[in-house]
Amino acid sequence: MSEKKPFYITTPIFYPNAKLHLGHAYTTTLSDIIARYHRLVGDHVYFLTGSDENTQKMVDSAVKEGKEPLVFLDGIVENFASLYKGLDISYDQFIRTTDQKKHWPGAQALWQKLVAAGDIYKKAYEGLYCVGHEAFITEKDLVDGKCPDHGTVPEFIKEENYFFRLSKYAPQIQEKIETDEFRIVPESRKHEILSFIQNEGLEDVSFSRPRKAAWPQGLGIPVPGDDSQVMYVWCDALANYVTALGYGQDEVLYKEFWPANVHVIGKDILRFHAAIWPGMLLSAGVPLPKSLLVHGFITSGGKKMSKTLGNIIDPEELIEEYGGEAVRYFLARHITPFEDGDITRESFKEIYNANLANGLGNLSARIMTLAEKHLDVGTRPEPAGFEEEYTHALESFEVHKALDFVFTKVQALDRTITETEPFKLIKTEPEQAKKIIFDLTQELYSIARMLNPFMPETSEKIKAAVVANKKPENLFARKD
Ligand code: ME8
Repeated sequence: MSEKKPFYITTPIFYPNAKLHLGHAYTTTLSDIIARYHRLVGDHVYFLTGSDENTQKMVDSAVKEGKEPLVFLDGIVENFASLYKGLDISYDQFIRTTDQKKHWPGAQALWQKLVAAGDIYKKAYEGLYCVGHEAFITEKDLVDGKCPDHGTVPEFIKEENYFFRLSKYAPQIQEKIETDEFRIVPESRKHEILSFIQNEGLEDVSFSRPRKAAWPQGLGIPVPGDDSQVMYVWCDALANYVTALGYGQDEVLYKEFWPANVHVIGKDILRFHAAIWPGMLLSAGVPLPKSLLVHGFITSGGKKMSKTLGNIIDPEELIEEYGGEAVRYFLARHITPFEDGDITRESFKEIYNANLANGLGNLSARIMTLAEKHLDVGTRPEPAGFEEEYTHALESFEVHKALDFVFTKVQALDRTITETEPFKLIKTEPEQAKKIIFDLTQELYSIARMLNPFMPETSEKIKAAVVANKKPENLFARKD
């Protein structure tokens, strides 16, 4: 066990039925910033991400492309990896739920705990199943007979399934959320789930499906003791947060890192994470995660990104043109995590030019050109702690506020240069001018340190330039 404070952070495991878009990139980047911040302040961080593979919609997509599902999956997972490389995502593990060595036995061990608690029972069931949601939906959710989110007609399903006794845990879940023992951030999402539990209650959930003969061998985790059934995909998927740590098997990581400090998710999957997941954990006698960070949705031009509207922004295209660091910057500063946020190619370009190319990039070049010319040696500033405003923002997941704080410093330095004109002063008062330039380099170094979680490469380049007393290489050179 490490002496450092453990910090376990997770992203949702995304469905690999299509390429990831900017919304997925947002969740992962936000998580990465929080992970990097905790490493920076000395915590022992474990950062988990992955893919949710045992799903009908994945099989449907594979069939559409005429590929074997498992071959199709490998291709998509490669796309996840290349996007994460482009965004410099510092994950420690990528879990795939088709992993039969670690994930399956772990999920089965968890299932058996629910059985032992008397919380799994068999029931004949009929209902409407939306493949897009991977969940049952009710008649009253439909618009013109279709699921309003996916525009598809749900399947009518009549079968015998295993159910999970979620209703039993409603009072306990409610209490843990109310008291912040299981903290839901922001408050508005906490109220949303609490009023859902109060008004509608929590019903038992269908937790298995009959194995489909057509599915490729292996798809879906067999229900322990009943091979004719596979686990419901959300039961399987949620388990990833503990199976990745070796739950039920080799528990070294599990012992150090569970309970998770934070699961980062989008608002669409709040109920699964704030009701079903804590219910499963309570039933299994496993501690609940400490917090759930629920962010809003990214829209483009005020509208949900969609193929038909033609407003999908492919994160890889942005990375190709502007670099991963600029994309990270935009997502961190110009999207507020607790609300929906908008991006268009135009707004991205404008902000890139104003704040990065002409802002931070220009400032670093100006200061270091002066330093290179007038100071004898570079300096290695003593690492100091971080200012309260910065740490507070990051501890409370308000990453945009932390970056606002850093950029206020960027502007302040720009002003200092304009007001003191060290490039002129050097001719009349060289010592005073050198002192000003020296102080500017120290401030720049401190800005670079604070940029580490947001733009790790830019942060390193600026720090190295200050230490070497040299103008940094072109920081924000856009490829047209
Ligand atoms: O729900 N803006 O996977 P998924 C911001 N496999 N974030 C967005 C977004 C948008 N427009 N669109 C998607 C699943 N997201 C399950 C998760 S976890 C045990 C299982 C992000 O591929 C956001 O994080 O549909 C959202 O919650 C997630 O992608 C949904 O990903």
